[in-house]
Amino acid sequence: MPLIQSWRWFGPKDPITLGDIKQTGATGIVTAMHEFAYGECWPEEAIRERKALIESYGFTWSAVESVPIHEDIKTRSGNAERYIENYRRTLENLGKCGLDTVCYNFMPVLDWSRTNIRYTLPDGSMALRFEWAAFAAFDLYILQRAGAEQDYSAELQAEARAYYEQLNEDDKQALIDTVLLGLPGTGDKHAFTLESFREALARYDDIDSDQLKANLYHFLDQVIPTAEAAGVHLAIHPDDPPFPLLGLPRVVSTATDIEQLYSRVPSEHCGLTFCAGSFSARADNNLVDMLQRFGDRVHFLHLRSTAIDEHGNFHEADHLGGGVDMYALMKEVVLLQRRRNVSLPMRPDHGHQMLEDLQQETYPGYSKIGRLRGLAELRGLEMGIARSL
Ligand code: DNO
Repeated sequence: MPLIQSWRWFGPKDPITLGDIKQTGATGIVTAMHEFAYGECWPEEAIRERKALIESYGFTWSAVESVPIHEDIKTRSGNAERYIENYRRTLENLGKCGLDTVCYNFMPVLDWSRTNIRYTLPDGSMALRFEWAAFAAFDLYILQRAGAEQDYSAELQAEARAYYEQLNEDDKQALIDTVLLGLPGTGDKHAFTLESFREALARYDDIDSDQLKANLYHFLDQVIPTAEAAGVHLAIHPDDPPFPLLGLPRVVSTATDIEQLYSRVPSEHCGLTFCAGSFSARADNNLVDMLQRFGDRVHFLHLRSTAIDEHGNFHEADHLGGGVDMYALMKEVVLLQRRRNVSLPMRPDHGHQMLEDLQQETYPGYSKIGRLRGLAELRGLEMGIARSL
């Protein structure tokens, strides 16, 4: 049972076309109906049309990434119940179209966070990077979040101050744009101004991790029965990075979080997107062990690696480099698929900007050649392991 080698495509507006993707060797497309606002129901007819388009190129639509969760649901306020109802209808419509894997995340306010989307590696290619001094500089001196000092050591605050002082106006703007970056596929440069961002954060003033988990379980209690009936597997994406930022709570960062989720919601339709890159940004996450323990409910894989330094800063490494033992992880993936007798959708998560990518504008992390390299390396690794086992 080989992996369904997949490629994330952002829909008809993506500068990388389905025709281009054909040449990467991917057989699956991962996409979403990005044209619908968060919280809206996706109509069956629109899903069916998109699926037909994907299939007309000989691909399968291997996973839906993502059906986003509206902030009202995460904060359990405003129109939460209406949006949950819409979510259930969307799952039914996806099921009717034969789509069975749906990725989502429960990260407050932002999706993934980085401080530099053009970090140059020694070979001249560029990667995404997270650096504490830059992040703290944004939080303390640009956003000026109330109480932010409590979240950083005196040493880090001093580093952040020094970092901030050497920024010129363009650098500052670049840092703001990076932290507030629009979510993948939204098409906007960023969805927030500093002011609206402060307001969005304020909605979480009284929500700690336990409360956010309670809100997640409330959501799942209502949607999982629908997912079961529709034949859809939900796969939550881990927090990226997997530690608290900006005073916001987290829900899926560690093995303990997953254990809690699995025991609180025992359905196999309540599963996990195993995002190796996200989990790997914490040195105390043992990825192979996590895949062994939680693999029975892993419905979707994102494979990439990170390189973390002694301060906890990290950048996205080569797919076969960095801190993830990709050989050991892939071996576990091969064994898992054999045990479960399934082919799981897998996409190379992100890629460096390299060669012609350096001249082409794409969604940060979603370069053409960098991802092609990642996909090719992972595909070869899987084949080599599968043949030799
Ligand atoms: C980053 C992606 C995430 C992911 C969502 C899933 O590139 O892995 O944006 O799609 O968090 O909901």
